[in-house]
Amino acid sequence: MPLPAVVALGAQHFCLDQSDDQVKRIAKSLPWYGPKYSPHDVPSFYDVSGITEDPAVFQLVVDFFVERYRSQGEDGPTHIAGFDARGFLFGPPIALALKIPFVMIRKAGKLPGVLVTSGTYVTEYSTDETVMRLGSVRAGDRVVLVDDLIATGGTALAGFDLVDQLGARVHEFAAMVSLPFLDGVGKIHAYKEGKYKDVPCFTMVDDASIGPEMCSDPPEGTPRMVSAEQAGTMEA
Ligand code: HSX
Repeated sequence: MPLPAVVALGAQHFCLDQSDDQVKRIAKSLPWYGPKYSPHDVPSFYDVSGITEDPAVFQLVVDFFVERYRSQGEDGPTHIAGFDARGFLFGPPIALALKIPFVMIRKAGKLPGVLVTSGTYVTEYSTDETVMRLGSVRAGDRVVLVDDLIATGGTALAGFDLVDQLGARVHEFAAMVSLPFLDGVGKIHAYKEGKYKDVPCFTMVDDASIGPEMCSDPPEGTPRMVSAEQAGTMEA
């Protein structure tokens, strides 16, 4: 089956054609949870394990990115870098299929070796710091940054700056889900007087395509945490 078409949402901002049946299938594989049933106080917490737990959808997502970057030939990326932690789900299968290295952008305090730090930055719900190992990418490398979701763009920009500090350049930023009302891509392109304005950002589905019907909160009163013993008596 042909892969879904790419649509331009603005200058250097691309997504999949949201009316394509395969894209609808990806969107409808993504449950979301309200604040009571999510780890953070956000209106909708999108759970990409809906993609990873459906092999056909997971394969479709990976195939799309592999084909996108493979078709770029010698101008394609030299490295895929994933954000801790859910970027680690999508980056490795794409990198392996392309036979290029996968690099970790980790939360501070986890990586060995000499590290370059992003400094602290603000995301949709937290303040973070990420690091990359010195030498993991080098001058002349073209790095695709991969994450599960872009909200405010704070995490993505930390990755842009890390790659830049290491002398490489970002080839593209890629996320499975975007929250357009937070304008993360706009913030990347406006950052530091447009330093990264020419870098493409690819967001696969937007939250409007996922829709309210994908809310997966359980019935009112269901506890958030149950013991293994209780779980045996409950329906998932
Ligand atoms: C979420 O926050 C995702 O996994 C991303 O890593 C990040 C996106 O938020 P933001 O930095 O764009 O606001 O945990």
